[in-house]
Amino acid sequence: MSKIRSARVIVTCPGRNFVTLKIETEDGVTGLGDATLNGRELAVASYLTDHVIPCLIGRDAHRIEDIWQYLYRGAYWRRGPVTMSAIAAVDMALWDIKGKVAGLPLYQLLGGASRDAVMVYGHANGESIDDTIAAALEYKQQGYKAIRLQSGVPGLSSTYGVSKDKLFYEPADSDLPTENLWSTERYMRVVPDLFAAAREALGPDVHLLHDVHHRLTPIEAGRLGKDLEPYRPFWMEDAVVADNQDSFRLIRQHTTTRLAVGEIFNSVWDAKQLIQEQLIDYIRATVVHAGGITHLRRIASFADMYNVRTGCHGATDLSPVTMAAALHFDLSVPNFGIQEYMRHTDETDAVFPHAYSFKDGSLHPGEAPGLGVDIDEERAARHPYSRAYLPVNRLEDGSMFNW
Ligand code: GCO
Ligand code: MG
Repeated sequence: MSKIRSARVIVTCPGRNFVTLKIETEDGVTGLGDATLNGRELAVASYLTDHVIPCLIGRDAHRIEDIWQYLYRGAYWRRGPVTMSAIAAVDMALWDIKGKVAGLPLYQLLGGASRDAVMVYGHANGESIDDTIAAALEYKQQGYKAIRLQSGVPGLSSTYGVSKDKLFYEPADSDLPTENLWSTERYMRVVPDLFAAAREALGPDVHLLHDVHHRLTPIEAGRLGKDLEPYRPFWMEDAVVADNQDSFRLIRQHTTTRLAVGEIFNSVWDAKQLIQEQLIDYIRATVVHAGGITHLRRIASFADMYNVRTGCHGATDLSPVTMAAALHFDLSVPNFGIQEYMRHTDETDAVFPHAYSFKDGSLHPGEAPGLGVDIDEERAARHPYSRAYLPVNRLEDGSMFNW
């Protein structure tokens, strides 16, 4: 028994906003959890401070499953990104504490390492195909075995995934949403050319990935998947919005390109049909937005029964606390596929010193007890919250579309 003495939320903006939960036991052991929900950060901060923390004080920090059930079932209102990110933060912090008390890195508590390290993919992007290929060659040079390719689309002033700073892409770029423009026709012409050029330049061995970012209809996705087949992509991500899980059947009927989806999923219920009917190959749900390590393990076990592998979301809006938690999970889970890795800026890494490290295209969570991440609260306090939104997207005729 180790009672929770206190818990508090730390909001900081070292280049971008992060919401972190810090739990302390009466023995003085602390644990960290990430609760960052891009563009809606303060909603989760309030959910934790005003509604969750009062219920945590005095509970046994070691009863992780019971506390998860208490917060999930006990709230009556289930699921949703705000609730599930808040539960995730508590869950991560409690696993961190358990690891520290045991004196073991978290992956050891999850069954130990199933592999030597975790293959990650980096983001190559550019205004033109040539720029993107040049960026991809740099990643290859740095040892990456898997690279995501996103390129600007001629005629569109901005494109998802393409930023000015090639190493640190940050889509939440304004204190009110910026407006982007979208054309499916223009986009569908560029991507196969990009992949043809990339295979030519990078050779057959590098894994190539692409994120459609929910912008096609199922039949369009079927066509793009088919067009990409000759270049053997690792996956096509978020080809369509997954609100209607049936949509993926139509894509499957038209292409053998592997499909990944789920970075915005919050629970196993968002993916039940997709997994059970084997409509996807990779599930992108991640620790912070899908109820923590406790729930993500459940999703992965279910997925394993249907040959679906994991491919956790790892964009910069997921803090180093989530990255660490994801790496412990990835190292241990039998049906691991790949881990996204968008590097955080030095400013962010200074606020969140961490034990994980990159080598030969892979990350390893390190051997520090628990998650192996800390928060430098003095530094964090120097970077106050600054409102920032993701862009919105419109079609050329002005209609609202998916970003
Ligand atoms: C990815 C994602 C991100 C999201 C971002 C939104 O595959 O990395 O699509 O780039 O857009 O995480 O907050
Ligand atoms: Mg994505």
